[in-house]
Amino acid sequence: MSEFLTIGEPIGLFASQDADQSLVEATHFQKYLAGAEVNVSVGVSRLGHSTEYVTRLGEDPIGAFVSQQLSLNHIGTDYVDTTADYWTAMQFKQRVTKGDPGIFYYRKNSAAAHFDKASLDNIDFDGIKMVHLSGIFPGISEQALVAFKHLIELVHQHSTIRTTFDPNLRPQLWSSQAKMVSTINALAAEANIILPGVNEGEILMGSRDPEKIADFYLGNSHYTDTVIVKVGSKGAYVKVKGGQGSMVAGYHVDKVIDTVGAGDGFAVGVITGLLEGLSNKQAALRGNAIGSLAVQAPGDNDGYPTQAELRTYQAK
Ligand code: KDG
Repeated sequence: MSEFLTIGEPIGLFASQDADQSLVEATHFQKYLAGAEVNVSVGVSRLGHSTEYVTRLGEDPIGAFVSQQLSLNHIGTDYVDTTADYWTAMQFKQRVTKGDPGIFYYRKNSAAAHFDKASLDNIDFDGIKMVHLSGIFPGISEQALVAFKHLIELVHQHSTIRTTFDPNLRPQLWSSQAKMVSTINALAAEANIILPGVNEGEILMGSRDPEKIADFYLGNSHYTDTVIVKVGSKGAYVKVKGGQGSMVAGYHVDKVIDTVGAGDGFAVGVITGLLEGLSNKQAALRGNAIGSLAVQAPGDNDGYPTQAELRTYQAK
């Protein structure tokens, strides 16, 4: 019985060690576990919460590596199955000294893209308090989208479970921007807590103004009662239905190593904060702290803290 569950596509990440070189030129790579939702599982588990991760792996070396990493990170694998017919996804990431790194994915037609919706019917939801949903998994294939919607239906049958939704826009996964926007907004409306970024707001509803973004989602659905908008290094804007919105300050970072994984770290902070009974604003502050730790490490999730590390960092 776990407190937390998410569904996603895990990825074997090869992160370049050669600063400011293209992926064509780079020769040194370090292997990591990546994938937005598995990043969140790693962070939630590292903070001491029991987690279940739902996916399908290929029977290949990257699938075996993902399995090994899930177990090293104490992530429940009761709902991970495997297939010999498709590969586990991989990606290569640049190392840059400024801005966001270039990324190249090998994920089309992956094992996770062939996830079997029927396997969701085996999930025991007893004890699960929060389910994290992200806009990546429903974008990887039509089959994954169908499964994702089925998971939402199942979760809705358990009124005590709270859901978080991170739009995680990945335009390369979608056939058109219009399809991405309409699908992501429809899925977001099924969640209790939405975690968009300001850049995503601009694409999803035409504004970078955190209040407008929050009002759009709060007015769009009877499920959504909380919107926490990520405003980059400035922090986050928190608004609940019927309440006043306010900003929660970000953390200053002297040296950014890699920005990827910061948004997932933010979700880790919000989810674990709420699991531990913090207010939305305290949870968002924890999200800012973990997001800022994430950008100081080269992999997606290797900067995420333990409870002791988080306490020390937030006490500074
Ligand atoms: O949020 C981090 C993700 O971008 C990375 O881990 C890979 O899931 C991934 C994706 O689709 O970009």
